[in-house]
Amino acid sequence: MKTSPMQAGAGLSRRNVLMAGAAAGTLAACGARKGRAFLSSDTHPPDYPTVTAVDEMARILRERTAGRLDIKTYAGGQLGSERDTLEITVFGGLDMNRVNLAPLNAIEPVTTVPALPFLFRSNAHMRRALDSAIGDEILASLTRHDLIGLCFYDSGDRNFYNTKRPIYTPADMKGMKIRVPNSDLYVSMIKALGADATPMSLAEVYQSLVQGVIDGAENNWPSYESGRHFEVAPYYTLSHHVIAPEVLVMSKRRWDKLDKADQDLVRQAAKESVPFMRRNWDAEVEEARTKLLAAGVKVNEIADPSAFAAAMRPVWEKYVVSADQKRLVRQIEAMAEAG
Ligand code: GTR
Repeated sequence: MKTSPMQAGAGLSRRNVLMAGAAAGTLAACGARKGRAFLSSDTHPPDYPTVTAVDEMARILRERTAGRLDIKTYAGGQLGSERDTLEITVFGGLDMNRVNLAPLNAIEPVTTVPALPFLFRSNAHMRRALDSAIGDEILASLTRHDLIGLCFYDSGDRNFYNTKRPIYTPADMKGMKIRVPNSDLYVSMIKALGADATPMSLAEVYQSLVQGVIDGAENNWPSYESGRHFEVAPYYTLSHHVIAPEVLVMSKRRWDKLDKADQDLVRQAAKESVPFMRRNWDAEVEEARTKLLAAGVKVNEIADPSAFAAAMRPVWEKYVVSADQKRLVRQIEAMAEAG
């Protein structure tokens, strides 16, 4: 049975949600007085490509409305984890939120599709699929949960890293405690490999690696670098097991207060921030990789990725259950040919 983000870890997160909600409420009140800049949250630092993409969207909005519409991003997870801030966004305490697809999995089942392991063959395949009607359909599926899906951003491919040893086969992961985002799908993926999955927010990962609460995690090059996880977990294994996008959402409560012309401006500015983000993303991946190799990170390829794909395949059956999910999977697979 799926848990809602409110149910999952409710005891632990309730205080955080309330605190972040109160902070966001105060900020929203200040923002309203100063001409209502949209308040947005991001778990990454200010120079990360998701944050600068939303800054670019803000610049476009200011330019087109003579400063009437604007966005203020609270970066670096200041307002709380993605799961907690999403809840706040749903009830209108925050206007916008840039999150990964993972925390949305518990809210809307079709969002599990682009997060399936080994679904996209490449970043180009993901971009092609999400730039098509498939992407629009997935963004629109959020509306019934009081979120307006504005656009997808890149997140590259996720790879395993750990404190112990290089991973070559699923057997090398046996018994390892691997952190995953708060998503049942990710928990199942790790269990399917014979490892132990520990869901937690990104902000807790560094300390948990240091303390040995977890042995490893999985993420793209820029997150591995910007969170400094490489300092404690130097084995980075190129498993490329998930290529899932980031998502920029807006609270439907805030959206409904905008007139149609402003809604169009917001959608258009979000759309135009995507190519900006992609350019920065590609550069950021290269920069992070170069920096980490120079820092002595021990990177290894996997000779037979099909062993990982086969082990993780049962999660497809578990999570792809509705007719819509099955159709989306078929449509995405049909777009794989061009690489
Ligand atoms: C990053 C992503 C974040 C967050 C993080 C995580 O790649 O950009 O939004 O989801 O992964 O693993 O928690």
